[in-house]
Amino acid sequence: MKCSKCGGTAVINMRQHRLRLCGRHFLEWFTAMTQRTIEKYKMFIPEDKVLVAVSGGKDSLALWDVLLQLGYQAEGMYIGLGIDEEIGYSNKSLEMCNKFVEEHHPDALLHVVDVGAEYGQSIPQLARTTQRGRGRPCAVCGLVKRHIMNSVARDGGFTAIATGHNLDDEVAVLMQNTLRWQSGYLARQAPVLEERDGLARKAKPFVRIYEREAAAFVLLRGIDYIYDECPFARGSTTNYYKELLNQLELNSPGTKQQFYLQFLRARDSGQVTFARPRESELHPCVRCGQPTTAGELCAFCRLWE
Ligand code: Q46
Ligand code: ZN
Ligand code: ZN
Repeated sequence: MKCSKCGGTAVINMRQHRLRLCGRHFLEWFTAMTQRTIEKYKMFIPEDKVLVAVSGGKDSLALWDVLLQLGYQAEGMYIGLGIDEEIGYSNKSLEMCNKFVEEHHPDALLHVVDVGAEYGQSIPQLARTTQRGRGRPCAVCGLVKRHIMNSVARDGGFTAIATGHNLDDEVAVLMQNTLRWQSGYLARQAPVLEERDGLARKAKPFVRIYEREAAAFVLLRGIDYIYDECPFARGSTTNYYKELLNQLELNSPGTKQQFYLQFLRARDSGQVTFARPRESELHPCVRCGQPTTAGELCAFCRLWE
């Protein structure tokens, strides 16, 4: 298999782009694709201070690496969830983030917030003790992560939060929302969410990157990452949809990309419209100051009541 650019040995075949690339040209392509996506969707500019959510996994470390290589002011943010589940998941994932900084970007700044140490209960504990958790860690985890990211962004003067969601992640969510015709979600799913009421802008610079491309990128860059996914993600619906989509992709290369991009095009040009849920009035939570639609306390502060 030959590189489409230089004729050297190709290391990856991206059938959806009809492109086979050698290591050097793939790294170039990957970085340029990320930059094009950032510009196309107006995610952020070099003057912005960007907070990158890193989990120790391949996608988020690849994203932080590319943003730093592109010269963005990107600082990392790791949230210690206190998830052990016999594989020491949280400890290992923090180790990978620290290792990444040491080996690849020793000047980069990594912010670490440990949920258990900071607030008194880890995610698995919260899932057991709170009404909202009801034994489902993900129900509290999403809320806690969002809250901490927003407050670190606000206190640190960050204008954007970047996450490593890739095209496979986005398409799996799109498929779930489509199968249930969740118009509120379909109206909002986007590569970038504008800032609102003091909440930083949220951007996903990898929405054009397939998961296997992010895996190839970290391998070629020599970035070590945690291979295990969060133990609570095992058997999730999202993973099931990802498998289905990979089967479709195998028979018809480009299916995932087309599904996602055509959806964005059709919606954003007004060809199809989804009813947006009325944006409810936001007011600051009396305890933490973050915008909320709930009563005096936001959902995060209510967790600890
Ligand atoms: S929500 Fe659930 Fe994830 Fe939190 S508990 Fe693990 S799987 S990490 S994206
Ligand atoms: Zn080449
Ligand atoms: Zn609050």
